[in-house]
Amino acid sequence: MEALKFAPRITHNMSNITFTMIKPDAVANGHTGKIIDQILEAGFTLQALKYVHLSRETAENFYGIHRERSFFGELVDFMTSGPIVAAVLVKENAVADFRNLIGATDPAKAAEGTIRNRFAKSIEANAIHGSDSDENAAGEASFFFSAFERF
Ligand code: FUP
Repeated sequence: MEALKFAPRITHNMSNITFTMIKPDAVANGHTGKIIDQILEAGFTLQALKYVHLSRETAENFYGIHRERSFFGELVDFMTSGPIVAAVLVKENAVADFRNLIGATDPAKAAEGTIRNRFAKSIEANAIHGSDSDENAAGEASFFFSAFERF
């Protein structure tokens, strides 16, 4: 009998991945498919993908770096207001290229054609998250996904 293959095959190095969430506003407004399509069209591939509704505790932990900021409570309220789509993406120079693809945090300042320019309504309801460093990408990806969920 063929041996069971349990070992996950993670062949990508750290600088080639980024972590994203399609946020509750974009999911609720029906933009999930168009956003994933734009990401794939830009040359990213999926290493992991899931559809989840964050608990308060999970959202607070994920955004722990912003705990002291004035908008923290509202950010957690918003991020737990409905389901999100989380993903790990692979591409050369993934973090920087993905930040360019999504545009500035404030959609009013996001360049034409970026995901936030197309789909975001406000600085809080800004459609999508993208990791801001290789280190955070690795941490965020393993916060959401076990090794058995990454391919
Ligand atoms: P980004 O890296 O572009 O997601 O932006 P930040 O890490 O600065 O902010 C994280 C999230 O906090 C944003 F996506 C939305 C929220 N935020 C606010 O709600 N108000 C602000 O003034 C700044 C950020």
